[in-house]
Amino acid sequence: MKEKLEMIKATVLEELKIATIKEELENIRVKYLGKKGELTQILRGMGQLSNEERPIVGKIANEVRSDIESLITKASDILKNNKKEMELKSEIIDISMPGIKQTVGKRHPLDLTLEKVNDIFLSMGFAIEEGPEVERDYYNFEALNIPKNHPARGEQDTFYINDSIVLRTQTSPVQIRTMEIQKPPIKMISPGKVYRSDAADATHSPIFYQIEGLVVDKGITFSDLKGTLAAFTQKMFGDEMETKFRPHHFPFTEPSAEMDATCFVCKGKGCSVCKGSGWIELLGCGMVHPDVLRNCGIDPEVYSGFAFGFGLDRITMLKYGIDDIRALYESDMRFLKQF
Ligand code: 2U9
Repeated sequence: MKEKLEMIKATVLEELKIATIKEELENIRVKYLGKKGELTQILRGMGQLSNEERPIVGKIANEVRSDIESLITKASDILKNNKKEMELKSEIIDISMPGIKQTVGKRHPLDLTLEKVNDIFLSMGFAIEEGPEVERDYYNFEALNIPKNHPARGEQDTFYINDSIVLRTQTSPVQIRTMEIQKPPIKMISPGKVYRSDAADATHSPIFYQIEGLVVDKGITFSDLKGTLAAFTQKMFGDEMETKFRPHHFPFTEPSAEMDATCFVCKGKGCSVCKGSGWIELLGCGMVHPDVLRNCGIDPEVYSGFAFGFGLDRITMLKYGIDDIRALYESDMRFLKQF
């Protein structure tokens, strides 16, 4: 019996040596010390031993049992340590490895121009207003005196969501919304994205940026319009810039005009950018049509106003000598890095 117990202890030792996971240790414990385990069976059979043998074998069996228990505990500790070591090894960071270089972005040229335009108008006391890009037909056309049969309302020019909702084709609806809720004096600009159903080419993009401005108060005249826009042009492009106005037509202003400025490339001498004229067309403008004021609950007999609008893309392209509008929307870092 004594030999058998020693044999069990030796076998357990061998089995523990090759155990690599804690489940295997548990199996060994059950195999020898569990309810039906080999050692348990021996301890149960002690009753059949003689009175002399029983205390001797009992002592050895208990020693073997506690030896096996402490061997399993020791093996379990070793496994735990090995696991921890492996985990630590897998987490080692090689600080000598070269890092992943973070590419630093650049301000977009449209954003640079927008910031400058905003700063100039803010310095002249204008507020910046915003509005929805998905807009009601009423705010985009009807309230602006653009009649039902006007070509701008055709599907060739406008993206329709449904019969009465469009992607705004201009930021003018922001002015209508502002006039509906604010009493004059109103002095605001509305920069933002607009949409036209145009195929993209060097000078057209279905998405582009506009900035429009509106001033409404008692006694506002065309002189205020000219002075404000001349001041803006000089702050934007240089003190030496001159401006001139040509009559034009817009449904929402009367009278209406287009404003040209001295070509800032050749300073008026004539070059390829201004096609030899010395002038560059910068923006459209005019006195707010009395019907438009009336649509917003403002009495045109008491108040008058001027408005203007220009394409931020066009100004940016002129300023930086960019000859294809698509470059502004392609996110190509080789292009964007130049600004
Ligand atoms: C209200 C009343 C009048 C805004 C104006 C223009 C002239 C104009 C275009 C130039 C090129 C936009 O980027 S573009 O396509 N705009 O010529 N915009 S007057 O007039 C308004 C706006 C709102 C209530």
